[in-house]
Amino acid sequence: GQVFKLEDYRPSDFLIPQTKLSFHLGPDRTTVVSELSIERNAETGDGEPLVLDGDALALVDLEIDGETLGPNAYEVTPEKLTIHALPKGKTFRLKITTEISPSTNTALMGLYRSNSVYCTQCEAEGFRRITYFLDRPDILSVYTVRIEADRAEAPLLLSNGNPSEAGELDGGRHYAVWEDPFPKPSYLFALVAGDLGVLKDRFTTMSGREVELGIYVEHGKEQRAAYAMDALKRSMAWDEEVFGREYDLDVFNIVAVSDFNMGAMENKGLNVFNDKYVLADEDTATDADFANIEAIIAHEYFHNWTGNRITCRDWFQLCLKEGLTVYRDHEFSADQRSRAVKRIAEVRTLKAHQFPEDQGPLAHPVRPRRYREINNFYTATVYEKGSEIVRMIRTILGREKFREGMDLYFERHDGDAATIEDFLKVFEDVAEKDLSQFALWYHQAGTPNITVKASHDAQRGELVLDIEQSSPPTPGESRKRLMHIPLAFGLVGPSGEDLVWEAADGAAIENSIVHVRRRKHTIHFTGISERPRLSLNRGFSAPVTLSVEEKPEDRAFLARHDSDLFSRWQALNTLMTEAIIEASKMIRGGKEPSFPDDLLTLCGDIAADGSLEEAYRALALTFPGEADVAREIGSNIDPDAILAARDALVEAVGRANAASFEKLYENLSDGGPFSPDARSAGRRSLRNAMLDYLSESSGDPRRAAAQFERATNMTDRSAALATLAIRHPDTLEATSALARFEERYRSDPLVLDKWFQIQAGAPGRHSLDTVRSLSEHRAFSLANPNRVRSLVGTFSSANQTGFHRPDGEGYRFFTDMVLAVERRNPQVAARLATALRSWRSLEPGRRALAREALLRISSAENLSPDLRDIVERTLA
Ligand code: HT7
Ligand code: ZN
Repeated sequence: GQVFKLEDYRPSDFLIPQTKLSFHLGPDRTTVVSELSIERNAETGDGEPLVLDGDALALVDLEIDGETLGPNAYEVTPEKLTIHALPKGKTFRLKITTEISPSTNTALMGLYRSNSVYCTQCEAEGFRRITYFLDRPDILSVYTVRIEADRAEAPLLLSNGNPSEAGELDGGRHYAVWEDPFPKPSYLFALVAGDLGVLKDRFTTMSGREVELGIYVEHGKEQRAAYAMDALKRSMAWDEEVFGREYDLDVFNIVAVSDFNMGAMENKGLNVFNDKYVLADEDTATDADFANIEAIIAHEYFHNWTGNRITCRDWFQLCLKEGLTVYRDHEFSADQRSRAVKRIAEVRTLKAHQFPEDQGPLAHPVRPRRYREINNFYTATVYEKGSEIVRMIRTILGREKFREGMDLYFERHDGDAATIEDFLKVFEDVAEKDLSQFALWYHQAGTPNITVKASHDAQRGELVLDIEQSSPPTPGESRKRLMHIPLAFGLVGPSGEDLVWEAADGAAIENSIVHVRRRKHTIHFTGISERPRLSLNRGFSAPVTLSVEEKPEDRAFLARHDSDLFSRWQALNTLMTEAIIEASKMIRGGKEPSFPDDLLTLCGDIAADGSLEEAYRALALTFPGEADVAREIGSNIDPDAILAARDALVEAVGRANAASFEKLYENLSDGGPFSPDARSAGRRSLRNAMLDYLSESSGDPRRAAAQFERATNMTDRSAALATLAIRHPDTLEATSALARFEERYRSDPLVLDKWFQIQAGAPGRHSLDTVRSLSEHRAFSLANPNRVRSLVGTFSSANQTGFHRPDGEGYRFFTDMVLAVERRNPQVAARLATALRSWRSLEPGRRALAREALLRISSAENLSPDLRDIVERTLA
């Protein structure tokens, strides 16, 4: 396949200032008439042919300036339209008629049907599946869209911008016209047509403009959009308050569809969402669902400024909009909820998804330099590490200068298709700082490591810190340059207070942040009479791994006393990880696992510490996942030993603290009306953590079964169900709860997804049998990405022991499914296939079987570019 390279970027020879689209909708045949005003780009040469992108298109007619073109004037294939005979002038009008078939579009890119609703997905290169176009993000055009459809089938006709005209036509058909005054790239085009219910509201912007808000959902589910609507209004107000950004159209519409490749899409004025991230009420959604909805509604809304008003010059700059917008949605959620809890959750996600990517065969810079398939670059690196980079810029500049830089970015680049260089330049300009070394965060792949050695001289009251950075090689980048790493720290005194110090090598330290720029820094602190504990990378100020020789007592001290709540969590989490690693070694050596008593007490104390928020305590007591432990071990992984060690620790902590955990469980029960707010969600999560411990340590399913019976909301019901399925598999209680859940929610796809998910994630000898039989369940479908992800995605990413079965049967099932999905939807299949990216760190037996599975995929006939790209890079 073709490799696209950043250095090959050239501005287009032609521009398209105006685009007029006319859709005649029919499920099996939709006609698209596109009338483009084309302008030669004065900055590039002329005389070139006009080459437009297409994908699986059928051309019906082609006119230039009102004249039909003869067959010799152009060449056409489903993938390209090349016009040689062009008028001489600077501008001309091109009219292209194509025919497409929404009902057979199973890839869910371009125009497709979901539950009889016509909808589009154009990012990154889906517009070319609708009509021939210069389908690249630096071609900004003003769109007018006319949609015509059967009124009974599609009473609702939506597109970007503001509505301008609508009317009736003969034969039961009708039409609507939409005008979007803001020039936009083709990937932000959207159309929706169908029969949907709506929840409406209004928002008055800071300058007093009225905006009509609409969330369109399946009839009967309108009230389930109420939380999303509330989140939308809070997002609009927050962007005004925190970034000074106001909404710019008369309407803002959101449509929820059930078949969607990703989470949501920020099309101008018409966001399209996976319904999983819109619909919620207490009976059907968990607290995690509510939090995701809030974050994703905000994310897509924030794109209106960071993505739409200022877009990307080319797809190499994807992190320009995604990293920045993730940063903005993180800040929003931190302001709406608890900042410390939010930060811990972000770091857990980063470590679980981005670190393995950065440390494996799929590692790539946040701004990649080459790709074969752009859809495979919507990654945790581009999104989450991209957001961490923006966060580091704020750390380096401080809140005020950061805001000044953002203001300048909006002022200087509104209406532009911009680059990462443009973005960095605004901060260099406002802060008068050189960010060229810092810019390596965008250009260099891999997770840097920081090693810290400390020596303390009590007599002289001196502490010396030796800090060293290194970056491991990644695919195609064997030698790394030195990075600028802002490392926030504190020196913690004997009663948990932050010590006051003076330091030599002051050049490296600013506001309790060491700016690590050289390979090595030696920092002398004076005025330190007692040996302090080191609290490093506070707030996770930089996305790095840390190697610090530290005694467990010191970690335990920090876990109890550090004034930085993130570092407290980190200290406890590290202790837990180390304990599980030790126990897994014992298990592999044929011994019974055991754990330090201090750790068991520490867990009990933190659970009961009323000075900490419940959500924080729940997160602190959530053990590192099996994959997190595997990542820390790094090589020769045996997932069975890790699971056994982790379960043994859960049991030991539960047993050691049984009485207080029981009390906590009882005290946290609240009979009041349901509220999805962060405080109430925190109480539920701590209570459900207690349930899990008590269930494992007692071996008794009755408490979970009783909770399942009595639950009045989905959070408590699904937590009880998961505990039954995981801690008490094959008991009457578990099987009956699973059956009752299925019975109750069989006609509610989003809830039934949870039923698939819980079973797919439950470890154990028989889990593959269960998962196989679920893949034959009448409610399972390869056509619905949410269902596929619930079963196959969960099995391969969250069921380490089932997926990595030592006989390779987990891989065999997985490969069969990936290849079956691929025939309909290459994008979803390619994403699933990334579950094998850490295959090299497995023990030799599993490693060989995983490699065989990858080879089996790569030798399949007619493999899509999406899946081929992932598999070949994973094997390389
Ligand atoms: N910008 C959106 C990305 C997206 C997407 C990309 C490829 C294929 C399908 C897709 N659906 C949505 C989502 C976002 O980051 O906001
Ligand atoms: Zn985004």
